[in-house]
Formats: sequence, C-alpha cells, structure tokens
Amino acid sequence: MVTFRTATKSTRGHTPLSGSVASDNSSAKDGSVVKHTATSVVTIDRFIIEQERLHPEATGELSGILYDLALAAKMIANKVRMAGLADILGAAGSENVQGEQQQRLDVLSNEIIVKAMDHTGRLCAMASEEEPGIIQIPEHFKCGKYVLLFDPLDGSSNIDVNVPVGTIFSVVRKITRGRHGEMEDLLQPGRRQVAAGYILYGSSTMMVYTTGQGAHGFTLDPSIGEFLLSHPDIRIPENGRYLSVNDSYEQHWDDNVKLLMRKYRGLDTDRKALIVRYVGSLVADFHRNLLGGGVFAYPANSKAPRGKLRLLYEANPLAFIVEQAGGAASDGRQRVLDVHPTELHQRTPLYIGSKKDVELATLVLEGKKELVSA
Ligand code: AHM
Ligand code: MG
Repeated sequence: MVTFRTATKSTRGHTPLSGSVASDNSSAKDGSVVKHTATSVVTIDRFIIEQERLHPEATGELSGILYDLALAAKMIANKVRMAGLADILGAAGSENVQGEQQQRLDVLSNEIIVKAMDHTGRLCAMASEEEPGIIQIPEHFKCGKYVLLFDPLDGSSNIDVNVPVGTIFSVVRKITRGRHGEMEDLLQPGRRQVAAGYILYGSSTMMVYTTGQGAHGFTLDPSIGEFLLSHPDIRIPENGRYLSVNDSYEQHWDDNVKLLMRKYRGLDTDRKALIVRYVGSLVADFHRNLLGGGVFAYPANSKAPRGKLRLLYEANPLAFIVEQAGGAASDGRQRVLDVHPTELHQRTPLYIGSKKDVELATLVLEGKKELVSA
C-alpha cells in the first residue's frame, strides 16, 4: 500500500502553481472551489475531471483519452509484472500451455494501447514506435479530433533482466479536414501537444502527465487498481545532480560533445561534478532526473548522426513534461518542442532535464566556449 502525500503539497514541497488542480483551492467551472483535505485520496480520474472543469470549453474528449491510457497502462503493468515468469509460462515466440503463441511484450503493449484507444471516437489516427506507418481508426468506429503518438514499451530490451521500462505518449489536435487523420496531423511540432505523459513500470507503477498545467505524478495502488495522486506539480531543480549518458559512445562523439561531458563531470571547470547514473531505459533515467534534478543526454555520434531517440514518441512528450516542471529540452541546437518533424520515426539528439544543465549543452555544442563560464 502506498503512503500518500496530502494533495495540498507539491512534490518539492512548494505551493503548487496557480491554476493547477493539485493545489488545495482550485477554481471549478461554476466558480466553486475544489478542496483537497489532508486526508484526500485523489484518484487520477478525479484529478482529470477537476482539471477539466477549469476549462468551461472542454468537451471531455481529452480527459477520456487520459482515462483510456491509464487503463491501458494498468493492463501493460500487469503483463510486465509477469515477465519474469516467461520461462515458466512460455517465452516470447513459444507456445504456452494452452497452445497459444506468446507475444513479445513490446508487441503486446502496442496491441493493448491500440485496442484501448481505437474505438472510443476520440482519435482520428495513431502512430507507434512499433509500427511503420499511420495506424488508422477502423471504418466501423467514429473518428475524433485528436491524434495519439506513443512508444508502447520503451527500453523493452531491459525486460529480460528485470530493469524498469516505460510507456510514453503524446496527444496533438487534428489539423486536417477529412474524416481520417493524415501524416500532416502526426508531423506537428511538439509545442502543439495538448497532453503528454509516461508510465514507469518500476518498483511501483507511476503515471506522470501534463496537459499544460504542470506535470503531475500518480502511483498505482495495486490493492485497489487505481492511480493515486502522489507527486502533484513536479518541479525539477534548476541545477541538476545527475548526468545520464552512455559514454561507451565517447569515441564517436565530436569534440564539443566531449567537452560538454567533461564540464558535466566537473573537469576543467569550477562547475560541481554531476553524478553519473545510467539505467539505459529512458523513462527510468528521465524520471529519476525529473525528481532529483539532472540531465539526460543522448548526443549524436559519428555512427548515429541524429542520435537514437525518436522525436515524436520519446523526445517531444518528455520535453513537454520537463518544461512544465521548469526544466528544458534541446536537440543541441534548438528547443526540442520547436523542431518541425519531417518523418514519423525521425531521430533526434537529446539533452533534457534541469534548465541550467541543458543551457550549458546548447552553449557548448554551439561552440560558444567563451560564453561558458562554468
Ligand atoms: P527502444 O525504443 O528501442 O527501447 O530504445 C530506446 C532506449 C531508451 O530507453 C534508452 O535511453 C536508450 O535506448 C538506450 O540506448 P543505448 O543502449 O544506446 O544507451
Ligand atoms: Mg523507445
């Protein structure tokens, strides 16, 4: 059983941002006040609906998408928990005792999300890191005004060794006129996201999301099967504590990246050295740095000139969240959320986390060494 914070305190102990329903006094549509007392247990459903009430024009469709994703997350969490039993119950690709084919967890997670979302009438199209093209809404279902992009199970190569993995999602509005979503709807810059979030399947399962009014975290209480507000209004420290980078690529980095990493490590500078922590599972690395402060870096290198991570499924949603938490995200040249995507599976270098650490990355990578005082 999770021990809950009161809904009146933000994660970092500050008063939540005004307008955030994580605060104890939030104005509802009718002018009344949503009051969370010290004993309030705030479910994700309650939180979403209270946030929706702050927007009289809201139709409830975006809220519905978030409910559906929370449900899909619980289903995936359930499968991830069973992953260690694969050898006993049947490994992926083999047959189980009922003679059914066992699926790989990333493929299964993809299916869970598609099936949880395709019939609701809220989406006009989807795109997944697991699928090559647009996922259309079947003809017999209604199409809606939103588009969902997602990485169903990021870091899935870590599953075999019981390391945390995650789901990442991004929601944008449809901009084309026809019934179905088109490529143009999917290829929108990250600043047009209306919601984004991730689910971390770790020692506990957490869902963190934003709709542009702060970033809020919910922990799954497995005893009642509900996500409960545990981290309202997350604020990332301005200066980080951790550096997350895979430095086995050092030999393939250019000189500016090498210099940046030396600075992060407190070499040749007065800067305090960051502590290196790298899980190799983006959601886990990002989540630790979001709460504790720090920077996650996946630079371009000569073998991967655009880095490894995907702009639409990984970088954009996490960039939206980190900015809402007071941090920053850059591709080394510009703000991630301002990049205009040209292809669905576009990769991007990524520097994301505490504001000051990301600023340092852009200065050093632009070659403005003379401006880098620390
Ligand atoms: P995936 O989407 O194929 O799972 O790859 C993404 C993962 C991230 O979770 C992680 O940050 C990164 O790949 C690790 O890559 P590397 O092993 O090159 O450090
Ligand atoms: Mg991924």
